[in-house]
Amino acid sequence: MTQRSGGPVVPADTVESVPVGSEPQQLAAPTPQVVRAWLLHHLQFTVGADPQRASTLDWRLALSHTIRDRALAPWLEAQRRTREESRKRVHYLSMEFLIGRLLEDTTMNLGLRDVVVEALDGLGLPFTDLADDEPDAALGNGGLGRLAACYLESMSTLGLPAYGYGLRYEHGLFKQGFEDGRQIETPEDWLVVDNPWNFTRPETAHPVALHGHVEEVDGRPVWRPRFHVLAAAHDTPIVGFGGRWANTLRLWAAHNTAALFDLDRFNAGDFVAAAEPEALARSLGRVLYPNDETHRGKELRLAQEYFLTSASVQDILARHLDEGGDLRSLPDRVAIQMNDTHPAIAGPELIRLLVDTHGFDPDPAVDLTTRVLGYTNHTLLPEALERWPLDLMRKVLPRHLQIIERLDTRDIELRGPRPEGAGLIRDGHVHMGDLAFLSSHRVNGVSALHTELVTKDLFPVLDSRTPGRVVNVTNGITPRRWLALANQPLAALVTETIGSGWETDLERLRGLEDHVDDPGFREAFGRTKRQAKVRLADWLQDAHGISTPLDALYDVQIKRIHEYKRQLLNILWTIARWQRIRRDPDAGWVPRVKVFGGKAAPSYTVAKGIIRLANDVAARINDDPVTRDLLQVVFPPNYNVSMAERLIPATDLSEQISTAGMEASGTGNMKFALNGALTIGTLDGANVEIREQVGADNFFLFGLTADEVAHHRTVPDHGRTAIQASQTLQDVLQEIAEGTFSPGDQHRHGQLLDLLWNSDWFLVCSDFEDYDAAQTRVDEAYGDPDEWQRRAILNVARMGMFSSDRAIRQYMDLVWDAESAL
Ligand code: 26Q
Repeated sequence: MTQRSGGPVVPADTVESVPVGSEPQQLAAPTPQVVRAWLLHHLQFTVGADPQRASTLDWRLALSHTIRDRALAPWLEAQRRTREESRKRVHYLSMEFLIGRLLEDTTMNLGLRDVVVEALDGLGLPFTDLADDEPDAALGNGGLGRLAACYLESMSTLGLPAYGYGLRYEHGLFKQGFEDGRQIETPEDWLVVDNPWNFTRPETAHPVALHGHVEEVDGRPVWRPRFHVLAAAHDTPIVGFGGRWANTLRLWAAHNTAALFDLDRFNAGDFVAAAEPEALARSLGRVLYPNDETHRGKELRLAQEYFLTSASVQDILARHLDEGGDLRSLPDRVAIQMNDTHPAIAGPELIRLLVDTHGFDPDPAVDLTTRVLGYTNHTLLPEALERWPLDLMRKVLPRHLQIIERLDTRDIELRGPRPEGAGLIRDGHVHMGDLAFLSSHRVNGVSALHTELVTKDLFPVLDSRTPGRVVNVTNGITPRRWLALANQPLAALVTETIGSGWETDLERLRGLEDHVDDPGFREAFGRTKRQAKVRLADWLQDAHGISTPLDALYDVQIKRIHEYKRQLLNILWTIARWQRIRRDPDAGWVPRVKVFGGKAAPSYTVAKGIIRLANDVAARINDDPVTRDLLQVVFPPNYNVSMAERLIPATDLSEQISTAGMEASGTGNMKFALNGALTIGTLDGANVEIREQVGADNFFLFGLTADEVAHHRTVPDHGRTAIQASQTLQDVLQEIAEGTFSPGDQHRHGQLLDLLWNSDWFLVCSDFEDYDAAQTRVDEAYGDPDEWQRRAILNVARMGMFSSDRAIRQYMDLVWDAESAL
């Protein structure tokens, strides 16, 4: 429960004279011999393994420690400079960080990749074998979590002092397997094997209070919690490209404390209730909730969200005070960003600490809080919007509920009466989006279209009462992981063609446009795509026993399985394609490999039905000797960040086909285009801006617009009408209904058929014909390799604005008012 504080153990001037983290000569680029010496040292003295008998795991851990050592100099130096120069820090609060692997990324960012490859070569160890041995840190569901990871990396690359704050889940996102085509979930256990990137900070822990009641003492409210759970810090260094700066990802683990046992209840004979605090503490850090885009109002989730938020806000205040800051100057030194509403209790928590612990009056506390906080919205889906029943709030966080009520009335005092049905608290619930909005000085959406819809449809009242608060920051992706690391052949060609520097200045890719008419360059570009396909095909063979052709169009849809993302549209079209090839096998079809990847939330029945249909269709089609060489469907299980790194470089066609108005941004769409895939997509999320950038000719557009979607949903029987107007679609649905893909179980996919015929909220049927037409244009374009290559190159060349560095700079200007230290 102690804060790390007190004077340094050695006099400050002694500390100052030590070059941070390493000997000076080690800061210069090491030779392969030196790297080998470090590696052998760690293998023996850290891992405890005999070099003669060491396993891949042993070597991987030894290498990770070797690399981690190199991260310490920039890491400690960054912290020291931030303190000494009293710089403003950004604190990114997120329930999810989908980091993936760290070994290769950190090695590359430290500029050590070549020397490490050479050092390992001398030992007969391929670097990729060690890199591939690392489990993904899968502490997230999808886009929101991966965005947080890209942003951390960019903040380090830009030299922006920052902390990522999250939870150290024992089990990340479940592992997906398939049995008879059905999704099977098993627990993920990344922490079973030692995590070499982790620094445990036992001296940095904060008590997080829960439950209890509020008393009035001397006219001031006092929260008497029923128990406390201890949040203990675990730190990971996140090194920026170039190795000049590193920030911290701080993950909280929930610890038991002796005080967790409720002795009063035990003595009163209520043994089960007495153990409840302990049970809650044990569950808090256990598992990531696997629902994306669905809020379920579970007490444990609320407790997790508060645990993350309270520990982080306490940590931030403690650091500010430890550095001699006055809390009134908090906004000069501290920005806190809420990644969606999951940490939205940060507003009330900061107010509570300022008022109850530090003696502030409520109004200045609220003022300070809003100046510190920013809120990013990632969704418009009604079922994803968090709202907590008042009873639950009162039970778990009674003091916070008082503060929320006060915020609500203060809004009326400040800004006048609100229209009927507005307010933080309505229909018996606290609405966390409204709370996050009111507690922040900036609110942002994640693409131009999304921000417009956030303003118009989600927060029209709040927006009109606080003009200028809503801004747009279109998402971005880190070009280091998503090009330099994931696609080394293409990265090398880019560097060869326009020089290095694009890694941190992605707009330089524009320079590729000058080479688009050079046949030699186009050919070289085509070779990199083929190399990526070879690499993917090898992996599919080795890891999954699937063999795929190389001379085919790789058509890929990877993302969470959700009705609005419309994997179903893609599957239905795949069936139509199969039927057409069977009718006329010699019609000169462009061979296609259709790849699906993604997980369904375990309780999302329809999404699971879609997975089963995809697998059933794959089984039937891949087994057909007539079509086998022209159409193949591949659905490797357990899609994750590492799989994305293999699939994206090999992709020709990127499927971004959500119902318009429903995908906030998408970030996979950016990764594909950056790797030279063309997009088939709707005018949704960041697709709109991608199309603007790459040019309409280099993007396969189809489908209803967001406005048309809204209107079309009011047309009675739109699904049925669309089916009746499309012979192609009727044939597809007929084939499913006859049981072709579910022999012996004809009605297996009845629920999906029923949805399409009778409701079709996601407008799969209404967009089918236009999607089909766009796919025909894809075939035509692919039939002219030169032209395809040209368009693919233009996609790469025009993706500059989608760097996460650009996004972070916009946050620095528009939201955080923070500067780089470099
Ligand atoms: C909420 C309550 C309880 C349990 C879980 C959740 C929950 C968890 C995760 C709700 C939503 C999420 C994740 C949402 C998400 O990933 N959204 C995506 O964010 C990306 C980054 O901005 C966008 O690119 C995607 O468009 C958006 O879908």
